[in-house]
Amino acid sequence: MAETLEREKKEASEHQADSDSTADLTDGFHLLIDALKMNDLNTIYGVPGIPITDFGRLAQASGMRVLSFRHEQHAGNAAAIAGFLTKKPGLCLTVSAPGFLNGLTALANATTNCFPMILLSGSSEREIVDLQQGDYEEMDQLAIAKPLCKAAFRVLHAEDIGIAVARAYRAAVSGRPGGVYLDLPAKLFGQVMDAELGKKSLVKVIDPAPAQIPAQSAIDRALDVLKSAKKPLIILGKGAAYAQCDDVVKQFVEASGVPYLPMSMAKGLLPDTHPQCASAARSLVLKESDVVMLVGARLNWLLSHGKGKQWGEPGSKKFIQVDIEPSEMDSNIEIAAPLVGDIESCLSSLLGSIKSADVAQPPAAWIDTVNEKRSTNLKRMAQKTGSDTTPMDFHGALGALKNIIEQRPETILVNEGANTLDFARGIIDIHKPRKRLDVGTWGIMGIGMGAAVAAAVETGHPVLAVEGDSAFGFSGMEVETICRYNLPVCIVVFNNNGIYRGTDTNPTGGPDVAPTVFVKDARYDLMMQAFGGEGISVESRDELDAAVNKALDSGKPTLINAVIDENAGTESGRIGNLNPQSVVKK
Ligand code: ADP
Ligand code: TZD
Ligand code: MG
Repeated sequence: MAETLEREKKEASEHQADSDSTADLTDGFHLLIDALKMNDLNTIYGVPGIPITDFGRLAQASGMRVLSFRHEQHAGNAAAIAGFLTKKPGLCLTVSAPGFLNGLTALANATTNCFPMILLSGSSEREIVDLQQGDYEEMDQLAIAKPLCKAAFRVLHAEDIGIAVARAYRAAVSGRPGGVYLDLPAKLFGQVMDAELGKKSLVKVIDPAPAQIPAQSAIDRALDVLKSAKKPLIILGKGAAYAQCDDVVKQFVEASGVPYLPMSMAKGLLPDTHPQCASAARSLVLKESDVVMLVGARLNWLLSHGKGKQWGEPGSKKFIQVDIEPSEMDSNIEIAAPLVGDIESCLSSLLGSIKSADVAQPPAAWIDTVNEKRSTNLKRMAQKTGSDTTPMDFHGALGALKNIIEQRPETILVNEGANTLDFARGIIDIHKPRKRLDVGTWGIMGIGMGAAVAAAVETGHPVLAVEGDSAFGFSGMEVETICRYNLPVCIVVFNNNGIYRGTDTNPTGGPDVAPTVFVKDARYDLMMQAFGGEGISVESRDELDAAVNKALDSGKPTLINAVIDENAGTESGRIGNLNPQSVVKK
């Protein structure tokens, strides 16, 4: 009895000593939070659960913004867009195996688009995973993530958290930006260490994306090629938007006098209404130009790989390419003047040398040809976008939204779908940099609500999400997230009863509808009402105009179901040429 009492007393005093000393201890949870905050990474997009629930709570308690989603893919897409908008890695937090896999699509998509993000994922116990003994949500996540992102790291010891975060940050933003995976086994979070030593283990990343200065010889070569041009063209890509050196881009384009084409997320770097903007003469400038200067744009499928009919006679052009990634050069076609470096350094150097190098303004004949084509096409487009039919066609509905964005140029446009995407890209002018977010390099559906949340959270500006009804469905449940955080997001669902059109039928006459067709006359607006947001269905251009203006004035989460003629779209929007179709009649 006395022995038991003695032992209990001893245990009690040890316990007392333990709790006294916790002030001098830290653990994996706190070290990770401290490491992120030290690097000014203060917002997390994610979905809670084992083993990261408490991490989310503690992060919020520490003053970080922790935004929970309904599905990890959308949290990941939000993190990727946060990365694009801020030049800092967006953070996505997921649980093990299935949550991780849901987030992985977004990580891969971010990497494909050159957006910096870090996917932080809890994982199961290494010993059990490696022996494949069937742990809760068991998966070798590091191995799976590796081929799908720019870099992947696992942290096993609390004292390595600081260096791991630093490595992940640097890997995400330096050179060509991309997605990084950070594997955090459950045991790591509870590991305890001396607080002072813990503090010393943290790393503040200095100069995370160092300027990459181009060689003068490369600058001279680029200017020589530009000088030789009779019909020059500049193509601005989303790398130029990401670089956030908007003034330098504008000064360079204006000093050169060269017509430019913005890729879709580079729209607004200079306003689409700029006199040098050749978007409305796209086919002509691609075909007829003799020197093409790419600035943060890849010659991938979106530019027909720099060859083929669209580009005129084979061998009729020389390319200058400004890019931070050396191996991008000659990836599809010969680059006569590779200019490897960051866009700000490259364009500043070019700008500095353009006068002394005697680069003349482009010949007037070329500018006149481009301008003529541009004004004919703009006139033709204006007729179409004036359309006022009921139900609406794409042109009429988008004509209304074009005017709204012109009056509210701070609004960030999010855009996905097929026809809804392709027509909006052509019709809605963007007036400021990084105000258009879309399906990016993969043409992926499902970025909509994640992008909308991140755009609102990161910038505080209103967001207009223009969504095909199919596209919206991929992330539609996140309307609850938008309502929960009361974000100034107005979603317009272009409801044409399906994918491309709502008119396909089942040739067998059987009970299933065609694979491209949805429930007719669905009311997407009611989804928003379910969570306390505003929801309205509109059939005419005037109604659409009034509803969007009201939503943007109020800043309230709103979903507008815009009824679009189900006959109006075309198969695959503007990329029907990539869609194989059977010619065999059976
Ligand atoms: P788009 O789809 O608009 O044509 P891409 O995503 O194909 O644009 O190309 C973006 C390019 O920009 C990538 O090749 C990437 O390496 C490059 N890039 C990204 N950031 C920078 C930067 N700061 N400086 C130079 N190049 C950059
Ligand atoms: N799944 C994913 C992740 N990305 C895709 N791009 C597709 C499927 C295929 N796809 C497109 O390329 S566009 C599209 C799908 C399903 C939807 C088009 O229908 P919509 O647009 O209603 O969004 P429109 O206006 O009716 O053409
Ligand atoms: Mg549709």
